[in-house]
Order: sequence, then C-alpha cells, then structure tokens
Amino acid sequence: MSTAATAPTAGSSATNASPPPPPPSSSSSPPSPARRTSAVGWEEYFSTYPAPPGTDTAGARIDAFVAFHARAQRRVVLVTSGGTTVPLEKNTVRFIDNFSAGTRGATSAECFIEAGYAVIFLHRQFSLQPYSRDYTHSKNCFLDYMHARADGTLEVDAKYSGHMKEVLAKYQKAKSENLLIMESFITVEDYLFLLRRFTTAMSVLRENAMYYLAAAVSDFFVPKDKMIEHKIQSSGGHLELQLDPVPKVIVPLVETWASKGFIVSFKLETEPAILIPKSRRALERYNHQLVIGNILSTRKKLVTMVTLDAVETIELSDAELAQGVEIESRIIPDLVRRHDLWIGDGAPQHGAP
Ligand code: PAZ
Repeated sequence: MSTAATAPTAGSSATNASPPPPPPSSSSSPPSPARRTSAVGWEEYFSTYPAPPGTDTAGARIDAFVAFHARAQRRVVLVTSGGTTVPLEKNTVRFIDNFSAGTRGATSAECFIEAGYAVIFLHRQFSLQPYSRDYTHSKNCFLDYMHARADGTLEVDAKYSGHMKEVLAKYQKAKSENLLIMESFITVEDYLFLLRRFTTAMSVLRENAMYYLAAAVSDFFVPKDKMIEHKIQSSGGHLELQLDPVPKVIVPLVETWASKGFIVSFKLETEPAILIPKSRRALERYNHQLVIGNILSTRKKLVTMVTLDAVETIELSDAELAQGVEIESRIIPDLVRRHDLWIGDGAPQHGAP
C-alpha cells in the first residue's frame, strides 16, 4: 500500500503527483495560437491530448492488483475521492479547486474493505485517505497523539490509544492482504486519463467490479491548447476566464470501459428541489445502475439512493451523528446488497438492481 507523498508524476503510487511545473520564464506569453472555438467530446479529447506522465505506470500497478484479486475471485471496487483542480496556466501558479476533502471516499474505502472488497482508491493528492483520515487533517497535530514516558520513549496518549489500536489493526489487515491500492490525481486531466486506464483494467473482473464515483470532478476546465503558457499577469486589470465543459466520460465509462460492472455515480447539489430530478435524468441518460444524491450541507447525514424504479433515503439520526456514526457505514452495506442482487439477476447491463 502506498501513500500520496509529494512526487513527480501524476498517478504514481508511492510518489503520486503531477510533474512539477517547468521553471517560469521572465515574461508572460500570449495564449497558444492553436485555439479551438468549440468544446470537445470525449473521443476527440482522448485522441487530441496526451496522457499525463505517470498514467501508464499507475495503470500497470492497477493491472497487477486486478490480476491478483481476479485470481482470488474477490470483488474489487474503484473508489474515486476528493476534488480535481483546474489549472489556469501551463506553468501552473493558479488553479480552480473545490470543497471536497475526500471524507466520503476515504470512509467508504474502509467500509468496502470491511465488506470483503479490494479497493482501488483513486484520490486527490493530499486529500483524506483510508485509516489515516482520523489523524491527518484533524485539528490535532500528530504530536498531540503522543506521550513521552519517564524513560524517554514515546507512546500513544492513553486517551487516543483505544481507537488508534482498532484502526491500526484494520490498516495492517488491509495491507497484509493487499486489499488497498492508492493512486492519486491533481488536475481534472490527470483524473480523466487515470479513470479511463483503471476502469479499462478492471473490465476483466466483469460483474465482480464496482465503480463508486465519489470524487468531486470539475464540470469546467481550460484545455491545454487554450491555456496560457506562463503566469497570468495582473497588469491587464480584470481577468476574464472562459472555461470549456469537461468531456462527459461517464458515457464511455458506462458503455465501454466498465460496461460489465456495477456503476454508482454521485450527484451533488445545493438546491434540494433539483436533486432527485437531476439524479433520475443522469440514470436515464447514462444508463448505469445507481445515483447517490446528496446536498452539500447535509451530505454527512442524508443521502438518496436513486434508481429508475425507486428513491430511497439513508439518514442518520442526530443521536447517531453525535455518537460518531458515519453514514458510509450504512451506504456501503446497502450497496453490497444491491451488487449481490444485481449479480444474482445475471448482472443486467441496463436498469435498476
Ligand atoms: O469529499 P467530501 O466527503 O467532502 O464530499 C463528498 C462529495 C459531496 C464530493 C460526494 O458525496 C459527491 O457528491 N461527489 C460527486 C460530486 C459531483 O456531483 O460531482
């Protein structure tokens, strides 16, 4: 199991990051002359732009992970997690980001492992990760968890050791049984290429694969050929940005890359009234198995499981929330049940489980 340390290439495992930008030049450059006037579809996108460095090596690690679990006839889930960035310059100084910390994805990954799945965790670099999530982005510095003994050695402070021991046992089991592999992205382009590579690699698992697309992926970006080379200068006064729509890769994902697997997408909205209609529209349009709808402000308490046949909610009570129950501990068993039923029904490629 690898960690997402600062690293030179997008998607590499122990060293998961986009390449560092080349050194800045002394002056700003105009946008590239090769400008397009319209947005591109996914086919044109993948045939026009090269894969980010590191995509193939990350893909080879996923091939090996998939082969290992295929031999064991274990189910494998791809969990995408965290937010993508949208760089504004090729030598990136500024980028657009979003709110996602990766809580949903990291917590869900743990629950899937608990349910017997192996997990491919495709996450935003430095977002929350399974098992370490309780300790990395918390208000405590890691040193706050330590305690110095009189003999000079260190131990975990007694008030944290119970929980930490439980997490450690789960982490070590996942590690020793090779149940978790982590790969990271930074930009939306890293994400798109890694998603294509990983889902294609997983297609050999057929119905034993689940795709759980919880990452907050930007809907808009600046394609490379419309991107300015160097740092945008403030001397021009106000800044106007024009962003293209990100190609809808859920189309090839459902139709081709992951067509034999169980596909769960998420729909995030801030207006409750449009959540269910938009979730249903996504199902009708893309023809996958399930959309999990959530509202930004209530996403840790309430989610809606939307299929073409039914709309069901999973909701935690205030008391459960106060006790620290995590909604993913309810979502994942529900998904496992749906995955079982879907396989039992002969893994139909269309419609609800
Ligand atoms: O990362 P997080 O736990 O803070 O948030 C999770 C989430 C809201 C990003 C996820 O549940 C989700 O809805 N992802 C898809 C977002 C979208 O509509 O693109």
